[in-house]
Amino acid sequence: MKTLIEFINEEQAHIPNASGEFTRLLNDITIAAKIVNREINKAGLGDIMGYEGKQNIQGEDQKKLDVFANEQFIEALKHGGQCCAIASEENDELITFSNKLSNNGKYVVAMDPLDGSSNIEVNVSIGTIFSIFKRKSEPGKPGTNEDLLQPGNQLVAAGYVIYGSSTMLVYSTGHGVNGFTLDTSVGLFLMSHPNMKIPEGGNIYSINEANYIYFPEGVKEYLRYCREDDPKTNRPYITRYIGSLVADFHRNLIRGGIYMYPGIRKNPNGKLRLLYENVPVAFLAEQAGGKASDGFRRILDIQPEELHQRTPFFVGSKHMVEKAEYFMKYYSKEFAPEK
Ligand code: AHM
Ligand code: MG
Repeated sequence: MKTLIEFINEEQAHIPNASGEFTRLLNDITIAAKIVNREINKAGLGDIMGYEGKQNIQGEDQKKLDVFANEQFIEALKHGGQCCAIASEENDELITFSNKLSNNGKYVVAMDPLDGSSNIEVNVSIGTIFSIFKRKSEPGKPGTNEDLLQPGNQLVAAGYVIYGSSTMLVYSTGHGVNGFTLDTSVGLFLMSHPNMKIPEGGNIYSINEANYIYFPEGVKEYLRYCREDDPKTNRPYITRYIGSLVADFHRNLIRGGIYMYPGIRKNPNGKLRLLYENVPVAFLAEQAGGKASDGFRRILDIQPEELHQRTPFFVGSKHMVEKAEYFMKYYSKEFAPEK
């Protein structure tokens, strides 16, 4: 079986003048992922679960494993020297480095080091999500916020690691999506899911329905459509919601489905963060033949204005996202972003 590194090397060989820096950057991400995976697997044994006693910028309690994962990815990227700045869900400010090697790094990374972390103590799948962009500022100095504030259509690569019944890395450099499963006996990610494609239609919808009364009319109408009886179109659909974006998306990627985290009137931008949750997942969805939008606009075309900006999120099978967008446009015009 092909290893991840063999595959990346092959991919990079097609790029003229590739220096190997990107390969090293991805390799650094996999090193941190393996360490995080090891700690997650023994999470019930030690004192690593529970709260760190601090809050992140969104006022959420940080769990010890969140903090641990954050440190591992930052350290790996710092020592690798290819990345000049990181935006992390766990850090209010941009992370930059004082060493010369990193300041000469060509890339910047936005990441959620441990997404869905409220699921840790119940042994449910969680994930790491990352976006990789080329820096815009001149090398030789630390990266800047502007280096990170790029729309998803400028991505060099994006992916996630799912720590589930097995651990997988799913990533894309813009030439399709490939999945690699960690063989823990040899410590290598091996290609297990080449050229992943999301079914154009599906019958799974994933949303936190407890928020129903707050949903825009467009989402309510779409949910009504999903629950209607129409065997010709496979309805009523089925509902599956883990509450862990990576796990919910991964299932829908393989089976066909839609994941939604809409905005609500008191919180029109929803919950999920653009740069390190929505953009990388949207990129993978599109690369697999699916679609991602905020209900009105393509996620990858949104120009971010802040590192921790949120947007509503509809992602998954193309026809399902198109249908949800149709209902949003028809019933929830007031949520449409100003042009
Ligand atoms: P987190 O980054 O604090 O873990 O929050 C993101 C998570 C997603 O993984 C998940 O899909 C969503 O929040 C669930 O939110 P809710 O509990 O409101 O349904
Ligand atoms: Mg998150």
